[in-house]
Amino acid sequence: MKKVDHIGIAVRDLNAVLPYYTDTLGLSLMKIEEVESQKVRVAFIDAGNVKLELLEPMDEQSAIFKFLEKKGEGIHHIAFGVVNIEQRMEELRDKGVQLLNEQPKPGAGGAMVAFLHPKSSNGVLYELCEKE
Ligand code: CMX
Repeated sequence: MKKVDHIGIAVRDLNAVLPYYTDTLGLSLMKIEEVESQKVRVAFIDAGNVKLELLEPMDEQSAIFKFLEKKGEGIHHIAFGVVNIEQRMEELRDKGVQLLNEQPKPGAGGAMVAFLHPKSSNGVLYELCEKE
C-alpha cells in the first residue's frame, strides 16, 4: 500500500467547479462518470503523480450529500492503489482496523473499492482501490 491513487474532494456542483481546475489551475480533465453504487457523479483530474476525484452527490442518499451538509466542500478521502484488495482487507481487519465494507464494491473507473472507517484511521477516511 505504497501509492496514493487519488484524493477525493466533495463538491456541490461539478460543472461549477471544473473551470477552477482546468482554466485556473491548468490541470486536465480525464473523464466524468456516474458511479451508481456510491450515488456520485465524479470527475477525474490529472494532477501528475496523483488524480483528484471531484465528487458530486447524485441524490440525498449519497455519503457525499451528508458530508457536504455537515462539513461543506473539501477533502473527503484519500485512496490507496492496492493489489489483491480482498487480501489487504483481511490483513487490515486482523490488525483491528474497522472496514466499512464486507466485500469490495465497484467504484469509479472500473475499480473495486473498500473504505476504512475514519474512527479507526485517526479521523481520515481511507479507500483501498484495485484496478484490473
Ligand atoms: N472524513 C473524515 N471523517 C468523516 C468523514 C470523512 N469523509 N465522513 C464522516 N466522518 C466522521 C464524522 O465527522 C463523524 O465523526 P464524529 O462522530 O466525531 O462527529 C463520523 O465520521 C460519523 O459520521 P456521520 O456524519 O455520522 O456519517 P455516517 O456515519 O453516516 O457516515 C462514513 C460516515 C464515513 C461511515 C460514510 O460516509 C461511509 O460509509 N463512507 C464510505 C463510502 C463513501 O464515502 N462513498 C462516497 C465516495 C465514493 C467514491 O469515491 O466513489
